[in-house]
Amino acid sequence: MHYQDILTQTVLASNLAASLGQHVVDLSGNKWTLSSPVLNSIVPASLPSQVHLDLYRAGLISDPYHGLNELNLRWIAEATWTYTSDPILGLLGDVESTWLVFEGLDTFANVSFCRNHIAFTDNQFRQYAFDVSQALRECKGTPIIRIDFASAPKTVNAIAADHSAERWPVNIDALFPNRWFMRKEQSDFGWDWGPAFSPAGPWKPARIVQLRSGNIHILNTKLDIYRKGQINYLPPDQAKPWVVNASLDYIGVLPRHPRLSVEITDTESGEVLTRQPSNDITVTRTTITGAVVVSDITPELWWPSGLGNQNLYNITIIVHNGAKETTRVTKRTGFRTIFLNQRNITSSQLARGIAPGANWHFEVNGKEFYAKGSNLIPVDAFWPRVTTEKMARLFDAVIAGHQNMLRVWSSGAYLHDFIYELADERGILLWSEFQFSDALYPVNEVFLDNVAKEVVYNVRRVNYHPSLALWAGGNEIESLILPLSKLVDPDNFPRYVAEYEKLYISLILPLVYENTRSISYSPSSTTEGYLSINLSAPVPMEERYKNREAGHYYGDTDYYNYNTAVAFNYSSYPVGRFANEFGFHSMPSLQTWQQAVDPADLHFNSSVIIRRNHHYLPQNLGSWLDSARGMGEMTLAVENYYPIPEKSDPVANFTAWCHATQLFQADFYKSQIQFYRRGSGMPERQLGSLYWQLEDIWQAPTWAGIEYDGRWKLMHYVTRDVYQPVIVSPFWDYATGDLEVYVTSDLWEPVKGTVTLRWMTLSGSHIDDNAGTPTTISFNVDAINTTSIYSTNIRDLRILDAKDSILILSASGRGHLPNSEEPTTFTHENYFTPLFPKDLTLADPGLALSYDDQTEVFTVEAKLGISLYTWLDYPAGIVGYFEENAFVLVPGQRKQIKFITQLDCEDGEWQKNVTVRSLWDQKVRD
Ligand code: BMA
Repeated sequence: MHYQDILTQTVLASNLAASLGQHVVDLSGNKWTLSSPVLNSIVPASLPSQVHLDLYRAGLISDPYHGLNELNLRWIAEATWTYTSDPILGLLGDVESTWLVFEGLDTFANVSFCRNHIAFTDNQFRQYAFDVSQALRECKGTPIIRIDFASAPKTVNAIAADHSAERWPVNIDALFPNRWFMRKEQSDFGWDWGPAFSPAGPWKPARIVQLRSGNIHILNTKLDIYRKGQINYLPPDQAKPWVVNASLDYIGVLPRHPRLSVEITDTESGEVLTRQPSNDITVTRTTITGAVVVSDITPELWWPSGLGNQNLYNITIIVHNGAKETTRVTKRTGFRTIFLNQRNITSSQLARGIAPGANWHFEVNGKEFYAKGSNLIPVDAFWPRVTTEKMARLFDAVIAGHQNMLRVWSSGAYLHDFIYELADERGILLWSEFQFSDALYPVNEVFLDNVAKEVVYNVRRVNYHPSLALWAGGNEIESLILPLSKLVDPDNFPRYVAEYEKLYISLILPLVYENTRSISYSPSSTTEGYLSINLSAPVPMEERYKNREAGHYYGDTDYYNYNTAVAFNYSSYPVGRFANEFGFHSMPSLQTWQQAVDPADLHFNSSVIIRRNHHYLPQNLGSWLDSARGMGEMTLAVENYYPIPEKSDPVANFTAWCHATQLFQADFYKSQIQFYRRGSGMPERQLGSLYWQLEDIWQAPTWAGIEYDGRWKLMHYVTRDVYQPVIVSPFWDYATGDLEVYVTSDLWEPVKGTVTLRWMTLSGSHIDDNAGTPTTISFNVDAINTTSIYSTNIRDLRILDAKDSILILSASGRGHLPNSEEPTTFTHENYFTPLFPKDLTLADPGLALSYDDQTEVFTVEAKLGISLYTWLDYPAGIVGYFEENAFVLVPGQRKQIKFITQLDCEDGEWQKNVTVRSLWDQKVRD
């Protein structure tokens, strides 16, 4: 289903149908046209939509994602565009008021109704409700809505050119400049992983609401569920009862003495579990708020994936006038507390060996846990074409990847409710951010007022979702932009800090706290935490900014290093309490490139491919020098560590090169994730790893683990493997030869088991006396911890030929998944070679692949030798993933693997085109 259908249905179900005395005309659908001075025709259009989508549907432009259309379609972003509705039928005359409600306009828009100018809008992230009663009364003929969208790039350039506009020393421009002057998705101007289309249009649903006397229409619903007495920045007391605070934003006129009650029902049976009136009600001209303490039932808790069940309840908020029900709104929600603990390390933590400083980790329902996940960027440059199915596939891949948290990176858009709902169902925590990134922003009154409305609307809208984990002010402002500003312009640095604090602390923090008690707030991602909180101070949170004490840890880390010579040197990785960003870019697969690029351009360094690589962001749109630098980094990474593909067939060579960049990316992420997870048992007590980035916005070289249409890169399979609860990992210091093996677990109880260690040659024979290594070692790992089970130096081992040796590590242990009574057996396989892959004496492993269409199982065998990076590849037209991929296969081992189909456009006829290859094939010339 298309997202606008879902939204319309949700709106209808939860708001409209339930409220009597209101007449609603949905403006969604195709009764619109699009025109522009740059077009000589009028084009059929729809709502919700954006200009590029309507032009594409009308056949006036080719696929915006094709080839270099990002450059060719720049004229669209520079033009003005008008959406005009067909005459609107079915409006009533005998009403008290008529409203035009837009869930979202992107961005600089003049709205008129019946030829009357109604409003100018300048914020993509706000909901707008305009009273058009007068305009309707004066309307001659059937009403028409007209929305004129200005060019966002031109508008911000005009703002920037004004003499009063502020200038900052290090703001990072995208492909169109001056993005910080607009409240529009910042990555619409391009980002280092995405295109610059600067779309415009009515990107979310809209409706006309007509109200009779004494009726209201609900615009937005805030539901806040917290433990009695809970305060955003303190750990909630789990022994306290739940409070449900409900607040409705409305238009119309409330009854003189309204009452409000709250009903909790079972989502499946519909049984009413409790219904309670709110004793205290606060009413303003736009909101009605009440709260109840849930004392007569004990709801089952909602847990993130892997930590328990995702128990959900329906909560209905009912507004009454005396005994008569006026309005009801239902939201599906869950009972949980989620807290970002940034409090000082306690003496008992110190006694446990935790380094001094402050905590920086999440606690769900009072329990600390290891956050495993990645960063979510906008899933498409054009939100109106993002479907529920696409999001469901993506989130299913997140769950399959053993992830429990995504950081919804700032500078995309606040996610739609249907996306949070999918996360609520699956147990994916969404660390959510306000849309500010890598820049300082204006702090004049008009700008701040606009931001305040955006913040209040979105905090209230999203708060009912149990998946909501955190609000953060923006991206890399505290860790990157402020320090750089100091370096470049030390004289004005106090002004930059003051501006930063004014926006993210003095303005946004109180707005968050006033509208939710259940969610923590951090002014920026990444930070060194705070020193103190004083809500009556003008700057209520005093940030630490800098960690000045060696051996102390306070915050989270953000790490990118494009010098791949040190990629596997652990001492180059940051040590902190939580890793919220780290990564490296790679090429997507051939199948994905073929969606967007003509066959003639399928070369590693073709001009089309280089120009689609936005790392590094070109100084001018269309220039390629900066992009070429990013291509060079991928090339060097391959050359440093892997066999260099040299195939005579150009497409085969291109495919192998794309694959090679993915080998490096996967190994680099694996190395860091193992390091960060091991940190859970080190003094830093590291409790989170969110890599950059989950998925792609288009077909291009990026940091993503999942390509634009849902195909997994190697990295997503590999991170899936090392995000399993119990893992065994070798840590090799290649400079000294030291090798240590750790078992790491994020279970909430100890886990016991054994690791077998097998040294083999690459042809698969056992090395004599296991090279002096014990074959079996038992382990016992405490809750969320790590244990070193073996350490040696490679030089002390009896390995005859390092080029022809591999250590296979297999762990097996028994323990309990959190909140589970039944014990589970956890297994994990890993491997280690005493040289990097390019230096190994690879031999043909003799891979054989077969498929049984009865059981739908693929069987892979290595008949001649050990197969490294065994890679099953499936053809275009299918989306899904193999149960296992990118693995090591030992001769004699038969892997039976199923494919989980998420989307099949080939009617099941594709299995015969599945292929298998390994590192050996990378090296082979043909
Ligand atoms: C960080 C992120 C993004 C960026 C990514 C890759 O800076 O916060 O802004 O896309 O790294 O460069």
